[in-house]
Amino acid sequence: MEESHPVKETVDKVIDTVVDAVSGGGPSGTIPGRPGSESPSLDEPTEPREPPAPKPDQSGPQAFTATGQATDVPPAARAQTGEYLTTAQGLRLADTDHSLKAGPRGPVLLQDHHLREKIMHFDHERIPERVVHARGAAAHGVFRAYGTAATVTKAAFLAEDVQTPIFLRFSPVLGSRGSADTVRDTRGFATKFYTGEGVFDLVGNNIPVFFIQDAIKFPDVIHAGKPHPDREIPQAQSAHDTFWDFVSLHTEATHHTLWNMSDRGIPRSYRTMEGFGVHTFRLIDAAGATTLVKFHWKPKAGVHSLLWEEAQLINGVDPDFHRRDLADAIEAGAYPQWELGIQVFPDTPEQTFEGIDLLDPTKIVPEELAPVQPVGLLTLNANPVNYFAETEQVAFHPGHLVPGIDITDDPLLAGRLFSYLDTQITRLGGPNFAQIPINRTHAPVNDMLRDGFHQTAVHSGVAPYKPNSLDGGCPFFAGQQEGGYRETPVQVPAAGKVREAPASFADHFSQPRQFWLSLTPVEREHVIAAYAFELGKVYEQAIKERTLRVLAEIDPYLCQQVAQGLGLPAPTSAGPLPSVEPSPALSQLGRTWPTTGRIIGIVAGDSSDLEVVRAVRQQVLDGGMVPLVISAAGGLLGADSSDPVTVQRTFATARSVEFDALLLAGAPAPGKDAYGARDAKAGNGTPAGALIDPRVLLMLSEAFRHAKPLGGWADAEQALTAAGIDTAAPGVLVADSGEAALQEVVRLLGRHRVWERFPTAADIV
Ligand code: HDE
Repeated sequence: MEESHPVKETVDKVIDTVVDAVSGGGPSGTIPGRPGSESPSLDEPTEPREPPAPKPDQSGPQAFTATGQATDVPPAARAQTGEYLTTAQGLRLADTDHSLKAGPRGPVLLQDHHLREKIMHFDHERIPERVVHARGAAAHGVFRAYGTAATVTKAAFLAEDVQTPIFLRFSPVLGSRGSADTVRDTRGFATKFYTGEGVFDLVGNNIPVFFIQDAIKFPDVIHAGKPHPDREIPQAQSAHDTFWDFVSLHTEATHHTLWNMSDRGIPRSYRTMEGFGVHTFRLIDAAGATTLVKFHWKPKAGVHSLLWEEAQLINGVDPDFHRRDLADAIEAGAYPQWELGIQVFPDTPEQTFEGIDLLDPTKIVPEELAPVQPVGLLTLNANPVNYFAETEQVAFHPGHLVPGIDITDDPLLAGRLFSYLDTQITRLGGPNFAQIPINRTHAPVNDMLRDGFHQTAVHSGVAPYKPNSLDGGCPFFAGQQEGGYRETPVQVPAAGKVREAPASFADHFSQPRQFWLSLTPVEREHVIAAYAFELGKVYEQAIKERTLRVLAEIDPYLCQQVAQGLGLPAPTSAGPLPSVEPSPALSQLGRTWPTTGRIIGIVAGDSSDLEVVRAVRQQVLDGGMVPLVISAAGGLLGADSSDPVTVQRTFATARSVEFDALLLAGAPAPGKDAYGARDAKAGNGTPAGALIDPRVLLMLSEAFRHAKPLGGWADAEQALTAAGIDTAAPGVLVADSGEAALQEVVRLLGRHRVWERFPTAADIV
């Protein structure tokens, strides 16, 4: 079917270009974060010239027309890349710094068309933010299918070796557009596949279950999670009365809430999140046979999370932490990758698997019962060129399907099929949002939809209706052979109209208990701490007590520990707790992962051996990681030498939370700004005679506390000891050489953290 598609050749050409551009892969050898593609001059440039080339890590939407036809128009044709400043009408301008006035001190004249156009446009630069998932970060990439799904679906993009351009947007749910990244929340994981058969959107989350079983409850759960309507606080978090009021009463939310309170609620990076389609979908093969599936995205970098204290510090130190991490990794050439996988279930009339209701979105199917079978690899390889045009304007919809993929009767999904189109009318200002470049399909469009706000296609043909004879009957229906989409003729149960849930939906606690029992001791500690923290922020005692009753239905230890934190008595469960098998696949710990794209801080000073620093820096780069040199002042270390080392962070600008591991090239002396009045991190002045910068000691003690690997050489031991760190502690390595220290730190980083540093660690590693 793929072969016969009219635009396939052009699509392939475009994809080849994308693939060629990324095949270099690996680290780019430079530190990411450069704002433009060339370094600016000190003075304002005034000679007209060609604008600088786009940054090499970026790519805009591919060039397709509003009606899905491939075009040779270069992407730059859509950018502001000319030499001369113009109005929106292309009129060249000689001045944009002064309004037109009656004399230099006179009144501004209404006839100033340039002033009016400029201000009018500025006044309308904002569009309504998404009601949920308002804050996002996105990237372009390629999906390559293994062909393993071909046995269960005829979807052309899942056939062996087919490569499909994609755009992937990640997003916390509750916060507004300007909120901080590392809040405790679910994250959206929305992928747009530009397939030759039309757009397929897989609009999922990083948590496999949802708060509610029926879409009609969506406004309720979101109103509860959003800031209180009177004061509009707190922003982007669930630690407040209305959220806990709702989830403690509406106990079908228990499973999702427990995932949020686990480490899954505070991912280390978008790159280290799993993704889930949540609902069960129906796949159809070439012969028409159907299968039920759940979609999973498995990150090649492994599933990793922050610690809660880190997340809180980061929200202040770098509120764009996740956004920056994604863009930097792509710029550095450490392309994030996920495998798409499916859990496959027979399409039986009951739509259950091993007794689990597949239409209930608060339930998972443990991987031990139905393994996730990999069907393709997604690689993110380019950052957007323009945040607004791409990340803000992209419009996903679970109803964007292709032949071979169909929906099921999950009542949560049903409401989504209405909502996602509806929301774009307000957000993107009319019904023609599919014509916005990032939303354009790569398949020809003959939809007979006409006119409307922001119509950018120039439709021809006099008969936009069917049947017609005036346009020769065009366009015609596509049969099975021509790739026409057919809904699966599933049997609708014979029953009366009711507002009711099936009986199986009433089990709200057995899977939360299974999740709890599947976690390692240290992960359980984090869950207890998260409940105690969030409920500690709740004002009303009744809501805390009610939540403890819910926790008693999950596990007595969890309930007692949280109750202790709240200073309240622990209730007991209403009856015996269900007996459930743990699912070890639900834990994040116990495996090792590649360290590509991780950030290694190298603390160095004037006394450090720069030859070693240079060598270690290069080895970090060669390993596909990002080395950031941290020193007392910015600029260059060894400025007089032939090969000075650029400093990326100073003791004043750096904070431990930015780094996955720290290397110490000796014991750096206090910087000239190491006193409390200038930088409170330095404490109450450097004690007389102190040899080491106090901010380095703070960095070391925080990193140690957060179970990060620490390595050092030369006088590093002195600094570690001054920071109160036992150099014999797990994950602390003072080596004879920089290379040896780095090697060990990288080995430890593969396990994400030095888990042995936590008291319960002995049980889990
Ligand atoms: Fe969404 N959701 N949702 N949602 N959702 C939106 O659509 C909605 C649900 C998800 O990066 C909105 O275009 C309803 C589940 C993601 O642009 C809106 C219900 C899952 C994104 C909407 C749900 C999601 C959204 C807001 C209950 C995981 C961000 C703007 C039935 C499987 C997409 C927009 C992006 C966004 C409605 C439940 C994921 C209002 C009514 C379950 C990743 O239409």
